[in-house]
Amino acid sequence: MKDLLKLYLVTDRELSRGRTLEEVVSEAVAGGITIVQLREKDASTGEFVELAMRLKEILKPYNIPLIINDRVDVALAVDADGVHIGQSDMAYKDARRLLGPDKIIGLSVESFSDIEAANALDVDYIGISPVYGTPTKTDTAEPFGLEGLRKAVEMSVHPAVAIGGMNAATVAEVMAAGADGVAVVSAICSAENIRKATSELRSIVDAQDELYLKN
Ligand code: TZP
Ligand code: MG
Repeated sequence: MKDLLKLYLVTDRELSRGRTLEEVVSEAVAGGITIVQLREKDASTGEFVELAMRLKEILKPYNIPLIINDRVDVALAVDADGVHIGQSDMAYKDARRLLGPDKIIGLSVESFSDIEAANALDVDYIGISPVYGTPTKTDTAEPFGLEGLRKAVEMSVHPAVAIGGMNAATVAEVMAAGADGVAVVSAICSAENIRKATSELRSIVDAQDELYLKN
């Protein structure tokens, strides 16, 4: 799981500067993302399923997992690789019961007590949310910050991906603090050259990974 988390793209069509979801994801694949979460806050159920199906087709040849944000029904409809749930989404145990033992389930944690609670669940990974404040999502909990992140990854029994303010300037320190990967919205979706921005981020993640001999 840890290797899959390295460079985690979370999609946002509004931040994609008019480019299609397919174009954004294809370019990000070329640049080196390791996993994709389809995050749709306003799509109808029908549209969400349609988009998920299209992304699945793009990702399948590369064996890059497709994770669906929040919607277990959408994940089931397209046989996605998993879901990512937040603290106020469907309870983990219900999502697991519906999806079965083999699907990936990620859980956002917004506090140290959330991490303690997640430690008692067999989630596949946690998303430490947010590490830094970000204009992309303003209704977040208090950011963990770098020291908070360090403590969070130490506490967690699960692989951990950092989200919130991940970009070329922050990814190195976040990996050095012990994150297994970084989840990125705007630094990829809004990049002028998505492929280039993605491969830059991937290089930083890989360099840190080697430096600290993790895995
Ligand atoms: N959850 C916590 S922060 C965030 C989400 C979806 C948005 C992160 O966006 P960005 O642009 O990578 O800072
Ligand atoms: Mg959610």
